Amino acid sequence: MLVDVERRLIRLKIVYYGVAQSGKTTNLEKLSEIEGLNLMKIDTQEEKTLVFDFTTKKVTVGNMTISFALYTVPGQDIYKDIRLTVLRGVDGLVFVVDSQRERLKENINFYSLLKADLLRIGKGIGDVPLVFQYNKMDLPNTMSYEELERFVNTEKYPSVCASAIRGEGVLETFKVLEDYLISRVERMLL
Ligand SMILES: Nc1nc2c(ncn2[C@@H]2O[C@H](COP(=O)(O)OP(=O)(O)OP(=O)(O)O)[C@@H](O)[C@H]2O)c(=O)[nH]1
Ligand SMILES: [Mg+2]
Repeated sequence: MLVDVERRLIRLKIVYYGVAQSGKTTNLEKLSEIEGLNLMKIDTQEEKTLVFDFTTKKVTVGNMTISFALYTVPGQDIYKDIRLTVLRGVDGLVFVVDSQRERLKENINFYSLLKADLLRIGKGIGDVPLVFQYNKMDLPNTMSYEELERFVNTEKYPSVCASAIRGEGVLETFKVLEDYLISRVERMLL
């Protein structure tokens, strides 16, 4: 969190993390569409995220402006150093799960990777608000919500089912973090 008292501005960083091709970029694309935001993407020709995607969303609280900076990490293995860089200074996390059954193990491994990455930037998993998004629920081969809760969301964080490609669950996911962080800022300002 960065507080700019002169400009009455609070900056918060939200990072979308999760396995390659789980739909992180699609989340920011749809959110930008719904909210009318500008999205900056840095990706390869096959549309796999190369560095990160980035957009900002502003909300007014009292006489302060909260600016949410939204980033996605690249999911491919070769970009693990970039993931760590993007994570630095994170205030809220969306863990985007590819809910297809055959990707269960990858999702679980990636959650462990997230915990390891957070430790490397000096944070524990309990230090950063997190929401799980079970994405691609429109596909026929997904696990059920109950199974995902049991096998992926082992620490019982808030969770939202989504089909990012259809724009379903995208805003709901972001709102979990937005509401939580806004109320934290309000408490801080009181
Ligand atoms: N069926 C379905 N496909 C989706 C959904 N969300 C994303 N996709 C597709 O999955 C593919 C990967 O989506 P991206 O948003 O680029 O995934 P990513 O997590 O940013 O991938 P990396 O940047 O490589 O880590 C694309 O072809 C999307 O159209 C969804 O809800 N349902
Ligand atoms: Mg991407």
